[in-house]
Amino acid sequence: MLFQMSVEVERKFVCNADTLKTLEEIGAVCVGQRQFLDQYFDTPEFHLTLRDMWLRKRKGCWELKCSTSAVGGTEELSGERSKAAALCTRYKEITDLPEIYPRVKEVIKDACEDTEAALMLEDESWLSKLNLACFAEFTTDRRSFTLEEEGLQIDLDQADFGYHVGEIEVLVPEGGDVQSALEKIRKTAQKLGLPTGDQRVEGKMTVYLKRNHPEHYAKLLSKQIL
Ligand code: V4E
Repeated sequence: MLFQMSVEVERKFVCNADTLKTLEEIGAVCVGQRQFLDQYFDTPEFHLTLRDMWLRKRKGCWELKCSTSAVGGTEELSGERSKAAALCTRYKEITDLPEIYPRVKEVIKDACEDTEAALMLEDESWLSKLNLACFAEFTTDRRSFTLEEEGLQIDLDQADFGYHVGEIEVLVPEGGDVQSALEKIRKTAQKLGLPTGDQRVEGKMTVYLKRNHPEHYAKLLSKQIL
């Protein structure tokens, strides 16, 4: 992660037997393969995810992804560019715990006692104070590629519950140019021969929730969060 607070612009895609070959053909360079465990946290009532806020721990680090529907609006786009933009998600990514805590607390006001945050952040007592517990946990095998000319990353993910998905991703520093990130992703998707329709591809979490928390999944779907 380059920036403490950045906007992640991302398009997911379906991988097939030719994906690796196509990546090579368009000049993508493999920059590594790694495995990581993701643990997602929420209250029993799902206060966070119902507000499109995703709190997770990955490799011992806390990350909060928040919806940014207001960032880099697509109103000025038309035709193919507007359709391509609709296939992308835009989330603010916060990786600094003292920055994450007040945002989470703000949403879970009722459930929490007012205790000295600085002390609680040293251990993990802030989780129980805010009534947060892990509701999803899975491991991902990820192969990452870069496409230098576009300045973006492509990840091929294999989750341990049997779901395979690709992502084209650009990290934009806060206040940076989201439109140009959308354009880079559109061009790369074109090079990869991805469909131009309006069907978003499901992420790992969406599939995990559908299988493991079907009622919550249905709620998120009805609120158009997923
Ligand atoms: C479900 C969800 C979020 C949590 C997971 O975010 P995701 O980008 O899927 O994580 P990951 O591990 O695949 O990528 P990384 O963070 O390593 O780049 S954040 C937002 N959502 C909702 C959501 C949505 N509405 N639509 C799509 C296509 N994906 C996610």
